Amino acid sequence: MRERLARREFVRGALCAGMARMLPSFPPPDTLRAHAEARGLLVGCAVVPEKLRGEPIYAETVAEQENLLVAENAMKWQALHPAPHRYDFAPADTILAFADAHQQRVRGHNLCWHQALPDWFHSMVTKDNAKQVLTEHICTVAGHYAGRLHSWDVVNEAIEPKDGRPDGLRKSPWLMLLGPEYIDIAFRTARRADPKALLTYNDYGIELDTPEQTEKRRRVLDLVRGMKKRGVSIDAVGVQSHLTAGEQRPGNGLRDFVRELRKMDMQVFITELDVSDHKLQGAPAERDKLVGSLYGDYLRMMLAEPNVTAVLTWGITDKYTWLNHEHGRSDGQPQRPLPFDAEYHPMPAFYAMREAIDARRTT
Ligand code: 9MR
Repeated sequence: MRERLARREFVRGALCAGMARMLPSFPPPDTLRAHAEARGLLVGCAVVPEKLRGEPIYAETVAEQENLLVAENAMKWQALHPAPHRYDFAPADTILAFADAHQQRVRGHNLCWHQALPDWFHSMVTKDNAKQVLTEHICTVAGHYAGRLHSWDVVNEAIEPKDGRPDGLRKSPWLMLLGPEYIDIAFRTARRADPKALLTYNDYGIELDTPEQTEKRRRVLDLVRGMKKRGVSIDAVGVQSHLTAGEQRPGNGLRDFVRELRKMDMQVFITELDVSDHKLQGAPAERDKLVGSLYGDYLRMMLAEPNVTAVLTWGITDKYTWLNHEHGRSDGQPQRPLPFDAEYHPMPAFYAMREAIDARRTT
């Protein structure tokens, strides 16, 4: 035990100094990262730059466990583009610096979304200048990180059949300003600004076999097919995977969707995995088991598909999950949706992830 603690102190010192690559055995063999690297997989999580800088155990866990990072909020419009002619890259750049020091890749999230738009957006952007505002933002931001990112979520959550349009597109500000063409504009601009990043369409609510989610998957496939036909380059679909324990589980519909994408040469990334326990009763340990079993079943199914090449959870520790703010439990107890609990102990979800990664075929 003392040895383990001494090693942790050593690792922590080295990680703070950004010397991970000089450690004798890094990543430690029992981590998600080591298991994923043995199978050529990317495993990661959403991160918060202030925590990487200010909370050593957070930084240490992220460095040891992950080889792919994504900014939970720091690369959204609101964060990067606080005034029409001002960009603030400093917090997001912290993530890149951390990743470089620990030999990790970074995903960009996101270049075009209906949420997290800065206040000035609504008063300044009109049908006349929207195309220029969108392309300038994408050129500046994707240009700033060009050549350094694994992938970009170019367009996020553009489909919403419930909005009732015949094309299934969400009535987002971008659609209202530019019409459906905004999606092609965003992807074409991103490709010009960063020819290396894998360009991704990212969405939620496409995991289950319910009629609504089946319809949404069909719309995603139509979107990708249409883009390919128009010569707009797109490399991947992000399946967000905000799942809920105690309700219907993802099944054949999603598996067939991933296979359909493979036929179109598309990769699939699990981009925002977490499992809400708000529908579960009982003691935390019982709930954790059910959450872990959903992690295991889901990842075993998805990682059996060779074009699923990356898995990211939406956060690493229950201490900082968005679910407590937006989908709190009715009994007031904190949610436990992530691989590490609020004290950074590995959860059943952690072991389920590791086993599912191990089950991935390497050929
Ligand atoms: O977790 C994020 C939360 O902190 C933000 O307040 C919110 C709005 O920007 O976005 C959350 O992340 C979302 C992600 O960007 C897109 N998919 C759904 C995620 C959870 O709402």
